[in-house]
Amino acid sequence: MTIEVIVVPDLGGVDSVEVIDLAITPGARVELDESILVLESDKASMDVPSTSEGVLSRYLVKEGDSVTVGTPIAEIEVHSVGDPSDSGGTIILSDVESNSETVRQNHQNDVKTDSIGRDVSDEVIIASVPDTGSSEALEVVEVLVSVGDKVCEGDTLVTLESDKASMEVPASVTGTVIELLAFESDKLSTGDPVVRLKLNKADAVLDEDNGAGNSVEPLLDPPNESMPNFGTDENVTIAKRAQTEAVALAGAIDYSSSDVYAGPSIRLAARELGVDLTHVAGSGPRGRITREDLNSFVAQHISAPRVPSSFSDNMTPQPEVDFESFGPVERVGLSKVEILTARNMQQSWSTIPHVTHFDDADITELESFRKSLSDEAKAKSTKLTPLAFILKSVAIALRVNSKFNRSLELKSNEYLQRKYINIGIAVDTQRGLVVPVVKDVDKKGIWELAEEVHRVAEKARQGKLSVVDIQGGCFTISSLGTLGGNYFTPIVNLPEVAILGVSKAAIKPFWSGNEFQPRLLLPLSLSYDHRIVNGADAGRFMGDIRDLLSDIRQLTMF
Ligand code: CAO
Repeated sequence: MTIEVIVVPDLGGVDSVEVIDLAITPGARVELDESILVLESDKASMDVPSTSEGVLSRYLVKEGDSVTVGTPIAEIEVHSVGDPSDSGGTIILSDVESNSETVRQNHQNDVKTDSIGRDVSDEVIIASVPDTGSSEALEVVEVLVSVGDKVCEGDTLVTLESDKASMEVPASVTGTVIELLAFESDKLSTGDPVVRLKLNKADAVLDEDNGAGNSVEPLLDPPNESMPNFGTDENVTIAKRAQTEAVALAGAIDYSSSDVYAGPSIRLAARELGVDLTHVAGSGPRGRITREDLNSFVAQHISAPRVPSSFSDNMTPQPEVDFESFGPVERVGLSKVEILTARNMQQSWSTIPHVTHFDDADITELESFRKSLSDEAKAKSTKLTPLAFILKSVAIALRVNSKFNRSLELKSNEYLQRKYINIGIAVDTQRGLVVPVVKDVDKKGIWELAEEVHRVAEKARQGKLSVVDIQGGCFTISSLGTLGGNYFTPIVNLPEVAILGVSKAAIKPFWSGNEFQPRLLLPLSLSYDHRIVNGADAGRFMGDIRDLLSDIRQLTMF
């Protein structure tokens, strides 16, 4: 048997948090990832999951205690079969007798030290999935290590992929792979174990001495800096908002709404039960939703209508047609991206009263300016297309016409006014349509935007977008500029309120007042949500985009 000590994980910059709930009765069994305790800062709460299966022998803190990263909080007795290292956990003290005091004593006796007294004994840790920023499980598409491999901190262990994004799980320490815990096709979520690593502190100390700078301190996976985590108040708000938008885009119930005050285990249970937590009243401190609140809500609504599980659930059934009676047919499954796109389109089309406003921008000058920069573009190894100018113009128009940077929240009779400008670009890929988001467009220059568009488009085509790459959009541009056509009616990307369709520019006769002149006209189609934007707003917004593109000197005025 092994005693494992669970410690407070990374808090993303928060100094100290309060223990508000000890979720398990000492002596009871705990499952891997089961919440054993709830921590709370001013504005956010966090469940601390068990890193092993076993018996929770005792807590090392009590409710009301203030704790910081690394504070020991509970001991778990893990019964392993055969190999003593079979007991993964946050910190393994040693193989022991049942008495936890003996555990510590034994551990101290086991410690090996180097010439200057540093601990160089081997430890086993479990590398797990960092915060994915999403409640959705990701599929293991590639396992890049085998048992016996030596890995360095930062090396990729496995690649995960969801419908629209992929992410790599790096090793957080240098060590040797002693067991694979995840395999291709497994579905993993934040915190799920990936591999068991034997950390040789002696190697790490040696590396440190050699200037490699590898630290042996962090036994827990550090937060992935590109992912939202439990951090400062601002981070928490942004992370929750991004998560909310991503879920809403997927057309699902918003289980992660920032309006609800509940820990991850309650959110997970709600997801499993199909409960929208925004409808559950919280009876805990400051309105926190407890497990009892969730249970009694489920009991009350046990006969409530089922949550639609398929995008066709809400539709009038299609007439059944015997296609084969007309000729040979083949039945082909939709890809995940295609299913999500179908759901989102259906939800958007059936809930948003769409209106589409059409106009042309005269981009004759823009095109001659753009072409004059082709050598510079080559020298910068980038591609400057009209899209970079369109992005910049839309960003300025969004700043001036802030209605287009809102999201409607009917349940509270409110709208949310965004103070940032992130724009999604629809990219056609082999897997279907994906919308990577270019962040802070208003703060970036034309060259930077050109590079970023093509970088994210390339990532999208290679299926390498991370969850963060597709979150946080305010507005979407769908460009069919390379494909031809005059105008089209794009569908708003919920929870945004408008989308700009761009068609292929063509030279057309333009009446200047006294003669027709050949001008390069760019067809623009702006679809908007008529619940929050009216025709006059659209006329002004489109007019601003048209004028900025027609006279790009104006771009320098903002
Ligand atoms: N009119 C005329 N020419 C255009 C144009 C337009 N509106 N937009 C782009 N072009 C030109 C470019 O200038 C470039 O030509 P040059 O090399 O001579 O300069 C060429 O078309 C190819 O451009 P591109 O496609 O490589 O780059 P982009 O910046 O215009 O677009 C991206 C990037 C990612 C939007 C695009 O590659 C893509 O995926 N488009 C498909 C989007 C889509 O499927 N939309 C449908 C969604 S709704 O169902």
